[in-house]
Amino acid sequence: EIPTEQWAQVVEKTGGPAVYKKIPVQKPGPDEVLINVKFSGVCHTDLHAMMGDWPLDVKLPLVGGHEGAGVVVAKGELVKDIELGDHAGIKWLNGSCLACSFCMQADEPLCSHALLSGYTVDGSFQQYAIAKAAHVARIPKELDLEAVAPVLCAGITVYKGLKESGARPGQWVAIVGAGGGLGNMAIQYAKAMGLNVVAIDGGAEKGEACKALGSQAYVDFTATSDLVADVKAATPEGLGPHAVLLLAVQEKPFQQATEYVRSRGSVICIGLPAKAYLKAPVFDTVVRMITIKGSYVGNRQDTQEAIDFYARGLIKAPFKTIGLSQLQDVYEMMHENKIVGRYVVDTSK
Ligand code: 8ID
Ligand code: ZN
Ligand code: ZN
Repeated sequence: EIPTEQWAQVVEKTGGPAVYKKIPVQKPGPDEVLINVKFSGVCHTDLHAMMGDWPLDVKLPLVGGHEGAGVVVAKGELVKDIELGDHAGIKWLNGSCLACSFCMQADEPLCSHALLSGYTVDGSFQQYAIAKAAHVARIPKELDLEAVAPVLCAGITVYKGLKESGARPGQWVAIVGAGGGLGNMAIQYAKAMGLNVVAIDGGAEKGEACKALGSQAYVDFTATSDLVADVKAATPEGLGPHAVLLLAVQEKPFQQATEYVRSRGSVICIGLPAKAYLKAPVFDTVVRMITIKGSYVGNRQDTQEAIDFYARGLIKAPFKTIGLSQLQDVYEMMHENKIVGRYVVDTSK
């Protein structure tokens, strides 16, 4: 009952567009599973991949997508711990060697042999997608596949970033790009972890969404005349947030964050704007003991924890669903920063 052909969105050249067409269904290798993807979230990374924004080679032609939630329909002979019919998720880390010193210590995103869904291997913008069994997210059957899809990248990534920040319950975190896909999730995870949130993004609509999700304050970067002062003023005693999560797809906020982070605070870089550089005054970084670090998706344990937060009803980030055939429209809205929250594509349409 697995068809030989399926609908997919295929990027044939750098710059796009994504083309909706029929392609063959692949067979899983011995350590792989074939997932009938029902829903997939659209991450800004998928747009970066199509546009060739990063100094990392991308597969062409490419089927993008790395927030794919669906049902296991075939598996290789080595796969013992997943059954046909189980619900599973395709995430950014499609596979890793499991044997290098990074994999041995659960830092598998750092594996030099990592396979990346929708980047170095085909991802979830197709009806049937393949991943290494060891790496697919295990999704409990009672969860809604449509709503859980954005957890598979956005959720895992912001949850890991918040853990990496070291911020503790009761402390304050600034979320830069809070109105976008990762940002909306970050507000929800931060709240669930007992943190107070200052949301930063542009426009009134994103501000209302951030407040509705539970952020205590909203700073509109397009409207303020002094962003640094506004962010500090939103926190107790005006000392600034204990941590900053940088999710924006623009260089400027990466240069600004050390100006408003609290002394001894941490700046966590997650967004990946093209050709961007970090800049911070050495003097302030030293005498205010500021930590600046990167955070990159999450490992298998982070994945299951992020899904567990969702399963406990703590994560209710808004999303809009559209047919897989409409993916290029989503990319156009994303390019203009018009999306509040996440778009999810339904692979049946
Ligand atoms: O593991 C990782 N590090 C990881 C995982 C997943 C995604 C990194 N990412 C990267 C993506 O590749 C992308 O570069 O995180 C970034 C954000 O992904 P997204 O949340 O999927 O993008 P989005 O929905 O377009 O949201 C971006 C938001 O940033 C705002 C925009 O208005 C939008 O709401 N923004 C921008 I652009 N400039 C801003 C600024 N100066 C800003 N918000 C505040 N200040
Ligand atoms: Zn992503
Ligand atoms: Zn490895």
